[in-house]
Amino acid sequence: REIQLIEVKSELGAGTRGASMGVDAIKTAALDFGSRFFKQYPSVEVPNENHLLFESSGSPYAKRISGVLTVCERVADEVHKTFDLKKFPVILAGDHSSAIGTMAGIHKAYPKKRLGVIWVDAHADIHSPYTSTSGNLHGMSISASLDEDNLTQKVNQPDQETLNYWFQLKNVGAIAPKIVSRDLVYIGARDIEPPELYLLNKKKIKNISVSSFRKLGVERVLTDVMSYLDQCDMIYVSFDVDCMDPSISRGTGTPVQNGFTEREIGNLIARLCGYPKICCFEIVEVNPTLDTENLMAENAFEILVRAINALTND
Ligand code: DIR
Ligand code: MN
Ligand code: MN
Ligand code: MN
Repeated sequence: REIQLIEVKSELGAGTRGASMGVDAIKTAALDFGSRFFKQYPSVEVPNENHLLFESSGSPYAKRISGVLTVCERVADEVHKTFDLKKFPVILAGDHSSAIGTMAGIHKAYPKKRLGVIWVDAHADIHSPYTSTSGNLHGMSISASLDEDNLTQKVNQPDQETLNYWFQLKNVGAIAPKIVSRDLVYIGARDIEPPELYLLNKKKIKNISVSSFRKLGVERVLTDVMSYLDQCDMIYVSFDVDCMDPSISRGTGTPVQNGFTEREIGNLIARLCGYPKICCFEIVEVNPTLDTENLMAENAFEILVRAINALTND
């Protein structure tokens, strides 16, 4: 497969500053390793809207949603274009809200195909403006792509302007919903807030915990996940680096205890990228401002190289 790297240096959806520097931190890691990777795989960059960070934060239940919407539309266009050029999109992004644009872009390119999602993350990212306590959109990427607002516990009362933006965000790429909950698998989700857990239970969404991952081993996890998603035509893998344990690195905005090792994630992702149904891979939430010695970016870079090697059969 021919790879197209897409950079999204946006952090509008995060609550902690610095994730927009994650992409450059990964490039710095490559240079420190003496790697020619970024020369071999030239990237395209989606323009960010980070200047909006200096303005008011907008709705308390969906902070900077207008900027996130703009970025997601651009990501969707770039991902769509990549598929039209018959290339495989590998996205390096800041905060996880850009994944809404990724899913939209896949649908723009393949509107009739059924999309499966493997969400490797410490979080479920299934909040909405109705439930979020932080108001940060990186915690809402999944619910923006589903159609479960009617089921959700409405804790907040967002104003009409916020809901209009939320509706537009759900409609990026002009297809909504982008996924159904049956076609979603979490790996490593362990910091899940009550309204999120309510939806997970209600829709019986599959989550492979860190402990069951270890009990089963990577091969059985793969067989299990791929047979669970057998009905899907294409599968997208989104890797939030906070799925890894904080002992590996603190270089991410919302670290959560009891996570994966770099080796476990590297093995999982390298093996996943060997499956023909995998159509897109993404790494998000590296934040070098919270790190020491750029460790998280180094880990992310090593995992990225393993993914690309698997995708290109090197
Ligand atoms: C938290 C953080 N659940 C929120 N979410 C993150 O703000 O809604 N997801 N960091 O990856
Ligand atoms: Mn996430
Ligand atoms: Mn097209
Ligand atoms: Mn996360």
